[in-house]
Amino acid sequence: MGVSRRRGAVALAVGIGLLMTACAKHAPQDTLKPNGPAARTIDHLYVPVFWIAAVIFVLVQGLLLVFLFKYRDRGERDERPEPVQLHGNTKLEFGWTVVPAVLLALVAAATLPTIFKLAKKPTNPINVTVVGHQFWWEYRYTDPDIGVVTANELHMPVGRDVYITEDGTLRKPDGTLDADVIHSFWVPRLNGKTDMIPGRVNHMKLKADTPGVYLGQCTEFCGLSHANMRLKAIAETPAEFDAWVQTMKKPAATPVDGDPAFAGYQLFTSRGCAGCHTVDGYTEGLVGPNLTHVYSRTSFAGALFDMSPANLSKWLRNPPGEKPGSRMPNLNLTPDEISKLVAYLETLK
Ligand code: HEC
Ligand SMILES: [Cu+2]
Repeated sequence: MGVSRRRGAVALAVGIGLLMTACAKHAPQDTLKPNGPAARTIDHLYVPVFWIAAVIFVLVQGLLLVFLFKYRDRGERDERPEPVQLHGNTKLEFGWTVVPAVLLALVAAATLPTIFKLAKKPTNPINVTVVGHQFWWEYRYTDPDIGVVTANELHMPVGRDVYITEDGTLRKPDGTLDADVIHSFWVPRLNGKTDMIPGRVNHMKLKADTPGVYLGQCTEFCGLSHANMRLKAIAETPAEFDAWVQTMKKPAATPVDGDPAFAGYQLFTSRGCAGCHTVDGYTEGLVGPNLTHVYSRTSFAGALFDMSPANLSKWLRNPPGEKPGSRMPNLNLTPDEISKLVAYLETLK
């Protein structure tokens, strides 16, 4: 090996090492750090299967290297007799058929109960229907005592199951499907991923052990901003969750003439926002996220931007410029219109 090649190898090893320590330190979407029963169930299957596979890998690759070296072609100098041929050795052939079969049977025996455990419907859950849109998530809390519609940030009380229905069969009043293309819903520290398929219904459970914000994202390529289709699962104490539900059930703020937000409130219908967005009791658009309490969220547009007047202004100036492929068009708003609209959005808490 030349000096430069050796240096290259060392640099690569150091690079991989650094990358691995970086991952170990802060990875908010680390599947290997489960923080809920479903993710833990998966982890309890993954870890033993990983080690079985690792032992086999080392064994097989190790033997391969040994034999490659031991029986390498030594050219003319080689005076060894031809090695004993194994073809037709019943004991060996039996062995390497039965051992993998037994190992696979063991893995299957561990996998099957895991599948059933994950698929079991929880008792007394909070029911949330999730619809995947390019490029944001819609959550509909369908229990009659909650009945809230929101986007991108899924609130859940710790210690209680959320039973998610990924309903790709829902239709808008005009008959078209709510769902557009295939997405996949994934909060790595709480559960595996489940595809959302237009025309089909899938289910999954989420439950968090401790309060916190669990990041997730879409994991099925769905278009230009697939990588920008993020989400937050916000696990809070039951009291905090109830308070959130109460906030969400409050009617939308309705500015009256003379309020600073009144001009923006009027622009909301005159500049076309109303055609795509619902603000309960005011507008009924069904294309974009429900904005009734948009400013109570910590982020927006697929949890891509932190919620702030500055970020909302940037967004309104040119949505597809901020988030490629976004279904919210550039409405060519003037800076004055933008500041008025943002002033109104800020009241929607
Ligand atoms: C043609 C339909 C359409 C129109 C018109 C429209 N929007 Fe949107 N809006 C969307 C879609 C779709 C999204 C989701 C974009 C994404 O996350 O990729 C969105 C997202 C948003 C968001 C972020 C919400 C969240 O929680 O993620 C805000 C705020 C917003 N729009 C405000 C407005 C305002 C104000 C207007 C009027 C000036 C407007 N929109 C006009 C479709 C529209
Ligand atoms: Cu996607």
